[in-house]
Amino acid sequence: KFESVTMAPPDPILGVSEAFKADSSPLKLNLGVGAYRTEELQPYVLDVVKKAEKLMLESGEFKEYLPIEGLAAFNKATAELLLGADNPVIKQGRIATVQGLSGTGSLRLGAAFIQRYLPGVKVLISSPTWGNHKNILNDSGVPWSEYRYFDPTTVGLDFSGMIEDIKNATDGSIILLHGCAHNPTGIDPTAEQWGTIADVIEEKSHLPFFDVAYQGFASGSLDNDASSVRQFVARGLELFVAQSYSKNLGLYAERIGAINAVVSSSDVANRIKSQLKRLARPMYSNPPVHGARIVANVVGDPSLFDEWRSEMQLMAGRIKGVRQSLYDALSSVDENGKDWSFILKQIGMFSFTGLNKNQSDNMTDKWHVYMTKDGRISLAGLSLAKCEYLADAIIDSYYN
Ligand code: PLP
Ligand code: TYF
Repeated sequence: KFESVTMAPPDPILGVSEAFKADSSPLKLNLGVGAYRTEELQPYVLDVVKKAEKLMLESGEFKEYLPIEGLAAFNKATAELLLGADNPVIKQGRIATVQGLSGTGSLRLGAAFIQRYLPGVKVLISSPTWGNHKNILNDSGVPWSEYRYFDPTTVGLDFSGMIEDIKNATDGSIILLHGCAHNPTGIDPTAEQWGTIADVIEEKSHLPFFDVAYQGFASGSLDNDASSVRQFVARGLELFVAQSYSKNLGLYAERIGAINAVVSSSDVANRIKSQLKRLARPMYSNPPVHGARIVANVVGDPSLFDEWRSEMQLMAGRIKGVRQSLYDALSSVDENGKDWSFILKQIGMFSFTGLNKNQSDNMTDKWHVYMTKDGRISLAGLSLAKCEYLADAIIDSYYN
């Protein structure tokens, strides 16, 4: 019966961790998957999460099914974190929020909604983007094409290409945008450029769909990292937003996130929410409770909330520190005097090094540095102590 089933290719990101595990060299460094590590390169559970879990255990909370839309206290907290608690959209009830299975599951629910209610409408994604965006859209039966984003000559944003492609898309297309800390490039539009992007989207009656996977984790500030979304909302645009708590609360395996639709009226919001629930029901019935409670409890308690903010700053700060230190090491090792300052301009957990596939292969084969073949490295997997080694590896791979 199953002889015709072929072997699926490994995930280009998660597959890197498999290869890393199989390497016995003591020099090995895993800069593949985007997962935060301490300076000792150990996984990190936030203290604030441990505290919230302890309180949850002590209060003996139930394990009954959640409603299809998730935990009410979580949905309220997540919308407020995204838009700001005093955002008029919240008071007006113009937001539909449904708890999702982290960022990925929330994007998947959004894509299922698009497939059903905006059939045939194309989603434009950045070139490049997080690889799973294509998988999600393909499996949801949603057509997509790319808009220009990365300019290899400047290792920066191809802003005019981006604007041109969004302008040239059929009116009413969906534009997938990374809210902050673009994955994989680490290159974000400036506030002014976001304004121009919003202008074009409005002119063309496109629907912006934000993927917010790094709120608070990129800059250390929840408000800063949501400013792109808030700017669009303040202009009165309707939009979708997928959120994830994998990075900012370190809840990778809890699968906690949300899909939000900001729309023209509370009536439309209610109807959209009912349809999102209808889509979720035959997929997984209702979402898991543990991560939702952690988020709700952390946000709901002022002292835990403060502590979360300082732990986010600590994580974001450590990444900024290794970013600076990698730049310093590259600048001092490089005898050709290449300008590596693009690394300092990138934000978030990744750096797009500009290394091509052969050079990336050299990083792994010769130097035991595991990274994706597009030249992306996760700075969250790097320590200050390993910056010089990494700089040697990059210089060797780049010039040979
Ligand atoms: N979207 C982007 C751009 C990401 O980088 C990630 C990974 O962190 C996600 C979504 C979703 O990840 P998760 O499903 O773990 O929330
Ligand atoms: O890009 C990354 O490394 C993170 C983590 O299927 C990730 O976003 C990678 C692959 C995947 C899910 C999450």
